[in-house]
Amino acid sequence: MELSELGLDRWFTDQASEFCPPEQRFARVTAVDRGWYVIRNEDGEVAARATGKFLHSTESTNDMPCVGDWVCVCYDSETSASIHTVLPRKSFLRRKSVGKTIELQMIAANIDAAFIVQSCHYDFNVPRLERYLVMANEGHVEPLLVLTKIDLVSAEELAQMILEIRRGGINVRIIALSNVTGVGLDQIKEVMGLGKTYCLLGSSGVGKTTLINQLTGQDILKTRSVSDSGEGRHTTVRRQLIVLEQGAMIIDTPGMREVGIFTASEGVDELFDDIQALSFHCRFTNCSHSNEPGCAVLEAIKSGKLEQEHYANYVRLNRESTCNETSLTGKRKRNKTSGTIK
Ligand SMILES: Nc1nc2c(ncn2[C@@H]2O[C@H](COP(=O)(O)OP(=O)(O)OP(=O)(O)O)[C@@H](O)[C@H]2O)c(=O)[nH]1
Ligand SMILES: [Mg+2]
Ligand SMILES: [Zn+2]
Repeated sequence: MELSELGLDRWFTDQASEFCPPEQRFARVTAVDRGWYVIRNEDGEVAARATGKFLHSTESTNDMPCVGDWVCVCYDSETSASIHTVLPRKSFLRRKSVGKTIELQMIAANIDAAFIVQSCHYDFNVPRLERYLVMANEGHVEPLLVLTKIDLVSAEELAQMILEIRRGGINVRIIALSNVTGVGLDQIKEVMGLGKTYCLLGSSGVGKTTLINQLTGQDILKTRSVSDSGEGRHTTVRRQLIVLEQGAMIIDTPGMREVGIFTASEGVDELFDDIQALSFHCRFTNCSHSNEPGCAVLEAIKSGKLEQEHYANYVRLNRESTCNETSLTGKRKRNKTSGTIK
């Protein structure tokens, strides 16, 4: 196996010439487990630890290696290595971590596209979809929606869900999938390119791991049935990058209970570009689109051109991201790893 098949390209090797001495080698982080890492290079996977010097130089958890990262390492033996440097990230998925204090949590790095997975059965939720879209936009990751368990709903119900998404002004590509009948699996395989990395995102129990098992054709990862309400139980507990025989890579993640978005005003603007476009026609340039006269956004809602729910979610996400951004100022500092904030 070549490193390029694992996604290494010129962009990373150029970075490495600046950060890594020539005697070190490249590897990709494929799993993280409480201070231990699994890394992979052309020869296979080994366990790795970060060096003391590296740990000493990191200022936040975001600088720590995460799944998908390219790292510079020394191989201590055939079965272990030490990580000296994390190369800058080309793209990333991160969220506000659970809890009262605002902290960033890296989910995965160097992702070409995110499969946002929602189940048609008790999980479908447009505002939550919009949160994931903002997360992907912010990290420069192309999003794609996978609607699973279509075998459990009627064709009309599925059409209704898709209509609801489109009415909300969301143009993301949608793949309808059943892991039971196999419908949609070919479409997933078609979008996956050689040497590209994909990350599964979504609630627990929606079928993320089952999809990977379908792609590998083997039950290599553990899945578990969900309760009647469709609520999952967090079967997957760690993030893991899997190299598929077809030549693409996919990262399994544990289901997320909440999708806290973060300093993502850029991501919010991108998702709500229809509202952005309208706002140029507002009478006041600083229009907040809440009660001003001559507001083009409010007029569009009145005339039915813009969905009320879509607008409400825009306001909600904007408020949340501004608020998180403000709480971060003060402790925010960019470091040399692009895209990470502490
Ligand atoms: N009917 C039906 N069941 C499915 C489908 N996809 C997955 N399941 C079932 O849903 C249950 C949960 O699937 P998992 O793949 O473990 O879900 P997950 O998203 O990985 O969940 P976490 O690991 O907890 O995040 C399993 O019993 C699967 O067999 C589908 O398309 N249709
Ligand atoms: Mg799972
Ligand atoms: Zn306005």
